[in-house]
Amino acid sequence: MQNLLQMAPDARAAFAALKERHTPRLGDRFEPRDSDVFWLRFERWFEDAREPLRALYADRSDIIEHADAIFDCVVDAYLERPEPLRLLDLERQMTPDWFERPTMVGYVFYPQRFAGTLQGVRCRLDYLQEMGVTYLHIMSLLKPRPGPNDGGYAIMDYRSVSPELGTMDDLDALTAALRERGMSLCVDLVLNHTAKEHGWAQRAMAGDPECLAYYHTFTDRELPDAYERTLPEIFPDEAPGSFTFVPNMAGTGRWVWTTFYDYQWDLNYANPAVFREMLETMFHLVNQGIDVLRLDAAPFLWKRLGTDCQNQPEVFLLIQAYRALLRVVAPAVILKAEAIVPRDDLVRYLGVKTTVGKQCELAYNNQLMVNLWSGLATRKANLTAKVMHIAPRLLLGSAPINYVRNHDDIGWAMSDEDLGAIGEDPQAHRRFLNDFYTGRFPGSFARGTFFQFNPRTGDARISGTTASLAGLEQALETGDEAGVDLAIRRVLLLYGLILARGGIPLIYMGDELGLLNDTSYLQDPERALDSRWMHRPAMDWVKASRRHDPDSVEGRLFGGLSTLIEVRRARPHFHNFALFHPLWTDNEHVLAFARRRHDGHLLVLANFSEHPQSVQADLPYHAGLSDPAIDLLAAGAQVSAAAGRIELDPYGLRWLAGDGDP
Ligand code: OTU
Repeated sequence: MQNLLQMAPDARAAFAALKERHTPRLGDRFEPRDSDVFWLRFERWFEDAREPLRALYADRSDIIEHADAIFDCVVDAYLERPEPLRLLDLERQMTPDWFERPTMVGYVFYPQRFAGTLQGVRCRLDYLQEMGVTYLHIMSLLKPRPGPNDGGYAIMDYRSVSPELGTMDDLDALTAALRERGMSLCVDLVLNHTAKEHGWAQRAMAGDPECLAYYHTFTDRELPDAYERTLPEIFPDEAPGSFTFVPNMAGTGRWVWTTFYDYQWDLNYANPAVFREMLETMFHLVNQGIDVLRLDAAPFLWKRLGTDCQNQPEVFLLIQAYRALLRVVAPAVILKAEAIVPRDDLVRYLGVKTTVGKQCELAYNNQLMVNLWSGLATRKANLTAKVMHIAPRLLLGSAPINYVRNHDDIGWAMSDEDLGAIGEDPQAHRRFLNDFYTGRFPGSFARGTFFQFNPRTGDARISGTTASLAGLEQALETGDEAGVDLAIRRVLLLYGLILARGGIPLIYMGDELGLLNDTSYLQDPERALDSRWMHRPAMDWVKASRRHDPDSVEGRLFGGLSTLIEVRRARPHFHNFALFHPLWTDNEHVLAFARRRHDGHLLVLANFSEHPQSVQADLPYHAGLSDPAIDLLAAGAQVSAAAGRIELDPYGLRWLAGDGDP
């Protein structure tokens, strides 16, 4: 059989050979036009897949079989792709900005905690639709290991739904219901590691050489020690180090690479069989109707001695190959990078220079999230504004996921350089934020707790729900009505900003009702050491039932958020393809940025302090707005430069709209 990878440099000949081999198989199944569509797509993306695969694996002696197997499984996956999804593929190829539209609003949750089962989730779609949600990120969907499983991020079977949630048929029913409502579904693809109970791991355990090569295992400490010299610890509290000794593995016992918990074994992507297995897993999932794959822990996929083993060049080759092959089978599907890394690294997950358009469509904007919380603590907009001015601009066809909170901790990952630029001492500022958000700092409104406090370095991260970190818990407990009001304003301020920033805004389950910290995890020995459970409370449907009462906390939050979403969805300014234009204001408490499009400009103003503030009247002019501008959040009230300074309420948010340039 011909080697498709090594038949360099002629990609066309390689492709022709591939097509010839498989045409009969497709011909048996499909109308000629359906086969044409497939081959046209394959031809279009072939080089994008072949090039990184060659770079990664071409020097292996068994590359011939691996390459053939990889391309065979692309054909198999297309043969298996259900008709409604093949139609969706065509539709989305005609609307490539489908995920960038102002109607896109995400909601992320643990289905167990939201509605018990997948059937339960299906029954709650009205609730989500009422809020304006169009994109669901369901965490912890696939079958995890029994016992502790890192909140579902230790998978033992990628082909089964977690039994407590239902079956693959339930997933099918859910994705069909979502499609009917124009909603999309994102699911985690935990591709850096499997649970140690996964079939591959079990076979490796028994000494099967093929499966041993799926993982990074070592018979002694020599290499682990060498790697650990430059490896950071991810969970130093409970899972120190990056390797775990597994007695009896393959007879004598082995050291296994475990970046996260000891039961999460890192996969070895230097092995093309692992690449293919995960490709097949992806195809299987997207053929169930999943629209977005969240590439969990993407930075860790490739290991290199002497480095921190994150963001290695090979990671981007792997993503490029996956991206290209998915486009052949399922162009309706997009990829989301979960890479909590410095911004210059982050843009690589969306594509830079030669990789533009060849990486993920989506990536988490962790920087904005941490800067917003820093802003609430300091009451200043300067850090967010500074970073907005210097951060690389995103490219066409890619979008940030903007969020206020998620199921993980908040790590103060702003760079030393950025903190220096606003005159803060980096160490002292991070310590301040930790003190502030654990309520230790005098006058703090927050009620969070530490995650992974490292006594050796003094480093810590923060756990806590949005509402508790924003002051709601403390204010309710002390019966401080003014405090409750301020906490609600803080939550709506942060959400108002992520809804206006572009990309997909993501609501974390319960934030719309102000769910507070849940300390019940402390009673569960499997969870007690992982404080992230504090901000993973169960949905409170009693609170949800108060969402239409405008005097209740829930009603004010739910109503406020729903209004923001409603205003957003009707306006072109909020399309991801509206140029982002940050502005400096003459008031350090107020953040300003513009979103500019040919069909209208928007100026966003946000007051980070609990006192009224004002900014210079010419800001709308600098944002390119016609005079007077219209305040979208104040029933269309007019704002004119002639009226003098622009006023903002405590934690006030204004969305000012005006005509664009002709
Ligand atoms: C992710 O987070 C998940 O979001 C976590 O819930 C998991 O525990 C973890 O992977 C392991 O599967 O370090 O503190 O740059 O920051 O992958 C959370 C990416 C994490 C990492 C991220 C990881």
